[in-house]
Amino acid sequence: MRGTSSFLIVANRLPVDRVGEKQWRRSPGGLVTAIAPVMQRRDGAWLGWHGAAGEELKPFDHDGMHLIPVPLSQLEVEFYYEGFSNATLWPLYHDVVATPVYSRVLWDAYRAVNDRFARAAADAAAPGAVVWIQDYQLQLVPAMLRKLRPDLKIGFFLHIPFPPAELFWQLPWRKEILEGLLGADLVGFQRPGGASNFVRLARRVLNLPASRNEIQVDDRIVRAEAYPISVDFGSLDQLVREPHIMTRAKEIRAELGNPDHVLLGVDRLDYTKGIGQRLKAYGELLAEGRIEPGEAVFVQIATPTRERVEEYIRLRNDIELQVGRLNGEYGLFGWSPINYMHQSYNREELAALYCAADVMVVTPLRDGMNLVAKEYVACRHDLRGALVLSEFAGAADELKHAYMVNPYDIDGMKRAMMTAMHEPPHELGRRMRSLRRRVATHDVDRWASDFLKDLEA
Ligand code: ADQ
Repeated sequence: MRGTSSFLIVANRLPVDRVGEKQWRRSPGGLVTAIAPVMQRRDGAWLGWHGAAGEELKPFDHDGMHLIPVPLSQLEVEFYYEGFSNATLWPLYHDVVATPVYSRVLWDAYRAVNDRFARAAADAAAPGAVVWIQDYQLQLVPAMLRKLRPDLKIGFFLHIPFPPAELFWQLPWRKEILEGLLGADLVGFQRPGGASNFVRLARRVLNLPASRNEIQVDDRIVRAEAYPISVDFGSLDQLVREPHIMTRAKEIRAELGNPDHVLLGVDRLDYTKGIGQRLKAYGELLAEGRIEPGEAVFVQIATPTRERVEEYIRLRNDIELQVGRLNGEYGLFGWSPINYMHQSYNREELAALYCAADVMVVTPLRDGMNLVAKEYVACRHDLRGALVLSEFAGAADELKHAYMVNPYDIDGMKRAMMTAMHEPPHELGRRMRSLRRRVATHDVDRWASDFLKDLEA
């Protein structure tokens, strides 16, 4: 039997979170915002896990979207999600900044869950439907789905970096992952480098004929291209023009004691984000007296994430120790140099925080894109504010007028923070204007429509 959805999104998670027993709320995040309008126009459906282990749910509608839950057992959450996805693939694809775990048990769970997603997609898709599979948790789905449903148009987008051949080579299942991805008609990456790593690996591991961005698989051509993801510039720009956001931004500064400089970091508490490195740089500026007592506050928002994975437990301990030490050593009664929050915030509070910050510090050791950097830019219509940005974030390809840093170079980061803190307003304005031009013309709508146009061409 064939399904009825002519447009299908397949992602690890459904775009909703549970509130209370039976209610759902659209989850925050760019992907939903970008895709919801397309879903509504095209009689679309979204297939993914609903977030509760061991529970089976029937398909349901929410917010104009048809949602198809895929169940996961407690053990699958542990092995497929926390295990193979987040303890194997995540570190391997981020320059092995943590050591990947290679385990056959985890791999078996990954394969089994991918197979379940593929079967569910095959059941839901109408004849000739467009299916768009998202991210590293589901890299085997394209080939599994093609086998079941050769009539479909299959696209895949990887939100995280695709590693260079020298690193990917470590993966005991490198052949299977490449073959899985090659089931798609179009494989999208954040950066051109990811696309070329992939093409090179298809050539070397699988001996497939390939040109710059096309790979021949049997009688099909698979294309690999870069589509840098972005934010909903228009709605953020509009939001921060509302008076209550500005009022809240002023309030936040006052609550921080109205220091001369507010620096801000907003990240999931992940070892790829370079949080420890940036705090080390800031701590040295305090130690050397280049930032004086009371002069600045560094607000670090560290969103809880993957809290049962061992590396993340260790990281949280390390960061909290570092924050405690710096505050203990350099703080005064009524002033802490670091304001650390391990919490989630809603969109409005985040927007107000962006508006309150003089310097946004985004220093990942490796990052597919980094939406925080683009959100900050979208929120600064006042043309104030400086963005310190790692060269290793995908966003660095586009946000060339940021203060670029190598997060491994602590002295370089100290210099960039000091420059950003003391830059005259006309220079800040010049840089911010150019950053905003880029994000305004390359927003998340454009990302989705460019990908889908190419997939359907
Ligand atoms: P992430 O690694 O999660 O995304 P990022 O791109 O910065 O990183 O997106 C984080 C999102 O979460 C932002 O929209 C941000 O506003 C929000 N957020 C962060 N902290 C929050 C908090 N405390 N409360 C509420 N919201 C918070 C992965 C890849 C990235 C890639 C994206 C999209 O790792 O490289 O840019 O997917 O493709």
